[in-house]
Amino acid sequence: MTELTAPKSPLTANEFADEIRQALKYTQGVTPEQAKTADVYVATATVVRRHLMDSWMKTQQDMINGDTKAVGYLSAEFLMGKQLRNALLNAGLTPQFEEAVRGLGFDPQAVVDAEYEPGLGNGGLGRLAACFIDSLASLGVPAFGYGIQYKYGIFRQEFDDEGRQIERPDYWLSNEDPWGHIDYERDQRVNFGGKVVEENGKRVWKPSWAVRAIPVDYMVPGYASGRVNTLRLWQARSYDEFDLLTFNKSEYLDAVKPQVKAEDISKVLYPEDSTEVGKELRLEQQYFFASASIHDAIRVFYPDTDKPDLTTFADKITFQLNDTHPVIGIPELMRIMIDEYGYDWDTAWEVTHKTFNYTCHTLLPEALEVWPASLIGKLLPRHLEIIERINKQFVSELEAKGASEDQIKRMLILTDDEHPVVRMAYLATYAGSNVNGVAELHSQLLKDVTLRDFSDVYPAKFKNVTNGVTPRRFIKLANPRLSELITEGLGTDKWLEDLDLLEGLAPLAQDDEFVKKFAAVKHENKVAFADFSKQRYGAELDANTMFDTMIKRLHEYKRQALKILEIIATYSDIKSGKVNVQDITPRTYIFGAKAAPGYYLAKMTIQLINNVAKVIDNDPDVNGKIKIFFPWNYNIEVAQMLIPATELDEQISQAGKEASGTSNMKFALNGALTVGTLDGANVEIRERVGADNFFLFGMTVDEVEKMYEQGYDPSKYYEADPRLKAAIDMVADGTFSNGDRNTYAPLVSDWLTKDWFMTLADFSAYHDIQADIDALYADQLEWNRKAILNVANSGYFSSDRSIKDYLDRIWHTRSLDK
Ligand code: 26Q
Repeated sequence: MTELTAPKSPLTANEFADEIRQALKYTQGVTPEQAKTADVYVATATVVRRHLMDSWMKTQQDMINGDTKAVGYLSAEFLMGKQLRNALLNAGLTPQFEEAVRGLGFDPQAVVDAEYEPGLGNGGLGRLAACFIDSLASLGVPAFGYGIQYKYGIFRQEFDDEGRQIERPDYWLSNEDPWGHIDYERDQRVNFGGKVVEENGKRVWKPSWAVRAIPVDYMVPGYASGRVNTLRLWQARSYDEFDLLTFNKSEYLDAVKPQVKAEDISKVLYPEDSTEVGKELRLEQQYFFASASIHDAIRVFYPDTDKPDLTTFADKITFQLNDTHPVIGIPELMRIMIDEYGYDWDTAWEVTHKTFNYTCHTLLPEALEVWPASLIGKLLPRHLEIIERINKQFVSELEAKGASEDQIKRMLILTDDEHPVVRMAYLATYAGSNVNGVAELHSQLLKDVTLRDFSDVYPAKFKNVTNGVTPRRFIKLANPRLSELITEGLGTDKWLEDLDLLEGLAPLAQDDEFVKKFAAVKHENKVAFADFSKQRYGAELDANTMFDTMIKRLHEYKRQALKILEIIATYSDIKSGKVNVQDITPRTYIFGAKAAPGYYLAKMTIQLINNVAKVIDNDPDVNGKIKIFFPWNYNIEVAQMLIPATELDEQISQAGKEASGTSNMKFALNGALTVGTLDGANVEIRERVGADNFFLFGMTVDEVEKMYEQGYDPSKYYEADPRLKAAIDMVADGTFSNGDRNTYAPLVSDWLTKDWFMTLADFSAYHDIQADIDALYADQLEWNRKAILNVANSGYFSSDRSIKDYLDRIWHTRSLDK
C-alpha cells in the first residue's frame, strides 16, 4: 500500500500490522526490527489517522453543504489526554491494534504509553472542553473546537527534598505529534497595536505589528457516529517582514525583536486557574485565538468569495465562549463586520448578539476577568472604541428600562473611575444571547449573586447546563474491567452511547453475586493502581486499605486543608493513645494537585501534605494503618488510573464556591462513594444517587452566608474542638518540619485568624461523618451495593446529556443526517 491508497475497512489484524510496517518504513524510515516503541506509536497513530480521513472529510463536506448550524467551541484550554486509545476505540480498531502490535513484537500498552500527554489545560475547564468536543462528535453535531497550540503545556510538577512543589517546563512539542496537521495554507493574520485614524469619515485601524496564526488540526472522532470533527489549535508564527532592515548588526537584532515576540504568543499556557490581572501576553493570547478563529469560520462557511453575506453568519455557526477568555471575540466580530466588510453598526450588533453565548465557570467575584482599558487601548485601540460604544448603547438601554443610577454604575462594562477597566463577564452577558452556569446551584447563584443585576434586567438570558464527562474516556478506557461488568449486567454495550441505560444496574445492587463481582473489579483496579504507583513513583500501597482520594487543583476554597487536618488529627489520636491503632480502619489517603506557581498558601499546603506523609510513613506507632500518597504531576493519565481504583471520593469545598466539579461525576460513575458538601454538582449527584448513598456534611450556602454576616472567628472552633486544636498545634510545633516552628507559620496564622473558606467551622462535621464512612466500609457488601447505585444513577452526568442540553436550550441546532 502507498500513502495514496484508501485504507481498507473493515480491517484484519494482519492488515493493520501491514499498515504499521508501511508507516514505519515510509514515514519513519525504520524496519520493525529497528523500531523503538515510540516509533511504533507514531506509526500506529499515522495509520489510525488515515483510517479516520474519509469520515473527517465527509463530515466537513456535509457541514459546509448542509443547512445545519455548526458549533464553534472557543476555549483557551483543551486538556485532551493521550489520544491513541481513544482514536482506536472510535475507529473500531482496538482488537486489531492489540493483535497487530503483539505480532510485531511490541507490548500494546507500552505503545500507548509512549505518547506524551498534551497538557494544554489547567484543570476542570480545559477537561470539560475536551469532553464536550468528544460528545459533539459522538452525537454527530458539526463542530469546531478552537484554541491555542501552546508550545509549553501546564508545568510538570516535581517535589524537592523538603516536599515543596517545583515547576518544570512541559515541552511536549519536543516530541513528534502525529495527530496535529499543520495547515500553512489556511493561516490568518492577527494585528496588534498602532492607532485608529479617521479616513473619509470612517475609523480606520492602523496596526503596528502582526502575528501569523497557523492552524494545527486535530481529528476529533465520534464514538459510533461515523463523524469526525476538528479541533483547530492556533500556533503563533512571525511574518518574515522586517520593519527597519539595515546592515548594522545591532539594528538588525532590534528589527528582529518583534518577530521573536510574535512567536511568544503561543509559547506557554498560563498556569493560574483564576484570574491574574493585567498580563499583557495573556490578552494577546486571547485576541490571537479569538480573531483567528472568527476569520477562519468566515473562510470555512463562505468559501470562494470576498463578499460573504455575513447577515447569515449566525445561521452558519454559534460560538460558545468557554469562560471569559475568548470574550474579546465579541468586539472582534463587530470590527470585522463593520471595518472589513462595511456593515452598519446595527447589523453587526444583531449578528454578533445572535452568534455568541457565554459559559461562566466561577462564583468567586474576584475571579471575574477584567482588563485595564489602557491595556486594551494600547494593544487593540479599535476594539476599545467598539467596547466604548457597546457600553454607551448598554447604558442607554438600561436607562430606557428604568434602571437606577446606582444599578447602572454597578453594571458598567467599561467602568468610569480613574483607572477604567473592561469587565469581560459583563460584556459577554450583555452582548451574547445566553449565559449559563455549569450546575443547578451555580446557575442559581449566578442569578442571585454574581450576575444579579443582569438577571434582573435580562432574566431570559440565564440558563443552566449541568456539566458532564465523557463515558468513553472515563469509563470505557479508564476502567475496562467495570465496563465489561456493566455490559454483562445490562446485556448490551449501548450504554456507551446512552448512559441512562446504566439505570438497568440498579436491581443488580440487590444481587449478591453481582455485588461480589463488582467488588472484585474494584479490588483489581486497586491492585493495578498499586502496581502503577510502585513502578512510576516507587510507592508501596496496600490494596487492602480503603482508597480515599482527593484530586483537583490546590485551592483554599477546595479545602485540601480540611482533609489534611483530619488526617493529622487521626495521627494525633494515635500518638496520644486516645484511639487504639488496631481500631482504625486502614486508609490510603491519595492526593493529586498542582498549585499555581505564585500561590503561596497553596504551595505551602502541598509541602505540608508531603511532610505529614513522611512523618506518618516513618512512625512505627501508626503500624501501616494510615498512609498518605501524593503522586507528583497529577494529570489525565494518573486520573484514568486512580479514579477506577478509588472507593471514597472527597468533594469538600466550602458550599457556594465550587461551580460544578467534574471529578465528582467521574468518581460516581466508577463506583466510588462521595463524602461532600452541598456544593456545585454534588447537590445533583446526591439527588440522583440518593441521600443514603452519599456522605453529606458541612454548612450549606445559606449557613455560610449567615456566618460571614455575623463575622466569622475561626479561633472559636480551634478552642472548642480538642482534636482540631491538637492537629493545628502539631503543624505549628514543628512536628512536620523537623522541629522548625516557622515553616508553616503563615498557614497556621491564616487558619486561626482568617480562614476565609471556613475550614475550621466545618471540621467537626467532617470528622463526625468519618465514623459513618468507616462503619459502612466494615460491611463490604453494603458498601458495594451503594457504590453500584452510584454507577446506576449517574448516567445523567454524561457529557452527551450536557451537549443535548446546550443544543435544546442555547445552540438550537442538531446532528448532521446520518
Ligand atoms: C484567566 C485569566 C488569566 C489567567 C488565567 C485565567 C484562568 C485560567 C483557567 C481562569 C480560570 C481557569 C480555569 C477555571 C476552571 O477550571 N474552573 C472550573 O471549571 C469546571 C468546569 O466547569 C468546574 O467544574 C469547576 O467547578 C471550576 O472550578
